[in-house]
Amino acid sequence: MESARQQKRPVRLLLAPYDSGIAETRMGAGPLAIAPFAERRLRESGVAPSVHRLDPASTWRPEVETAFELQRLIAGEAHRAFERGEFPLLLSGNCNATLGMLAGAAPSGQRRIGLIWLDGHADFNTPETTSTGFLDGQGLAMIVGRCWSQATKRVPGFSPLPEDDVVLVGARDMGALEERALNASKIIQVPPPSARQTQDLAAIISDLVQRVDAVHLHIDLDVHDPQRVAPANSYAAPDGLLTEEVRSMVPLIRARVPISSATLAAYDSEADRGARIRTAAVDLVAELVLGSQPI
Ligand SMILES: [Mn+2]
Repeated sequence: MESARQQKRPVRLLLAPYDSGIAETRMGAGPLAIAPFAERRLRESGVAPSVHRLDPASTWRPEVETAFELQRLIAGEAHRAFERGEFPLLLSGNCNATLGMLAGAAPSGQRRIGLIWLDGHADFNTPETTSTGFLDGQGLAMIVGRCWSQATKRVPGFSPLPEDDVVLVGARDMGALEERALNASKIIQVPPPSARQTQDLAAIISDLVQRVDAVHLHIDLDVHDPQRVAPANSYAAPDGLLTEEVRSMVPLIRARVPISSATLAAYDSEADRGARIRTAAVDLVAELVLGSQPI
């Protein structure tokens, strides 16, 4: 037991407590609500994470620039964590922050990092398909290079991911134009009915590992079912996954490909019920960290 503990990689917990440019409000408060409980759980298991909060330095920014400044900060921090041999784990208000984690993971381009993106939504809008202007509905589209390409070019180490290196799990709520774009893309889709069949996901990961050396695991907590678990945020859509279904994906993935970093995002405690989603998040952190293997 003790020797197993000693093999654990140190953990770098990064906090990006922003939602749509605003600090500590709505989903922006999520990282600060989860972090103390996650830290305590890890400490109880003999792992003391180092915690680092990220805040933009610029005093005035155009509305969406906060997201890109955070991506740049996250890329730098994730890169430093990898260099020190730490496991970088991001708690973020918004999903698009994962772009920074991917940028920090492969600055030299030597390792090919795939992306497994668990989310109730596809986050595949672009400025041309969104009807609300919500930047965080565009995170996955940014990551594969479909929009905001000049802004993401400024994120150190970032290059768009090939679409077939991306697996979208649990998405069930998207706009018509967004869905059309997604279906025309090469992104591998695992909708909820399929996500509940472990053999489906296992086969997809086994295929993905032919193309990538490791994966970043992104978990928008609204992949969970709002009725049978609880709403993770005000966007949570029905027909989601159970906590056990989500958590069991971690060892299923890890048995086939190293998980080199992870994000938990989009937690709004005001939507949660009985802290169920917060508890699920802490359980996921424990599963990710205590089971993580050096790569
Ligand atoms: Mn999302």
